[in-house]
Amino acid sequence: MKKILKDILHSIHKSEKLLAVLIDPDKVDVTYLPNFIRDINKSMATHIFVGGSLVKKKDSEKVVSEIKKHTQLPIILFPGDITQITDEADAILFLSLISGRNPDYLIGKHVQSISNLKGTNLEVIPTGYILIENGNVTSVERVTNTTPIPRKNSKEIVDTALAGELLGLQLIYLEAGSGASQPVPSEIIKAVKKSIRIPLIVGGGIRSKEQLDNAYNSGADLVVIGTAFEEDESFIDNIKV
Ligand code: 1GP
Repeated sequence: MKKILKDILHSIHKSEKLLAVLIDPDKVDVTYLPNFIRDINKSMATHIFVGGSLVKKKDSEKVVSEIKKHTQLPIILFPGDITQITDEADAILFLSLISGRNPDYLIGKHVQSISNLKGTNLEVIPTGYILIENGNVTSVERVTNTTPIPRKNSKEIVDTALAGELLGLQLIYLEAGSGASQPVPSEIIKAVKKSIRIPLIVGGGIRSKEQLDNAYNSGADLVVIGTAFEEDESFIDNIKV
């Protein structure tokens, strides 16, 4: 096992909570990155995720190498498409959209990505990605042409996570969608956490320290926040250590 997943498992074993700041190369101003990353270094963030729905390879590479100049935190690709793969990062979430039934996002893109992944030093982390309905249509839904699982279908969400674990995936990511009006409900996080043994990531629509703590208290091992930083520069102050 390579280092990043091993470190995540180790932190969970020590009951440490993990936080990833999501940076979308399509939305971030590169000149603003050095200051932002310095603030992240002073916060409780443990990882930086880079990705978005509409990013070009060059932008992904440029942003990751700029981030790398200013931090020791692990940089993990959270790619919306295979064109975002860059060896500048430390690892990649190899996402299977297991809530959907689009073969491209279950295996097709993975096959295509092999030529881009070959020869890189990226740690590849197989991740079950489960999109949960939040009241609005999200860009993941549009781009992947899949339907999220309704939030009231708790059993289907839990069974999907468990099936992902049994297929050998190493992480489960419960996603409400970027900028979601409501984060993944506590009851869903609790039910999934109780059923799986692999680490649980939760993201989408978390905009306050209270919602962050709520996700942790419900069982999230790693929380991902992106939009809150894009909308409010001072949000980082809420998570300073
Ligand atoms: C999106 O889960 C991430 O894929 C983060 O969501 O941008 O709403 O924080 P937000």
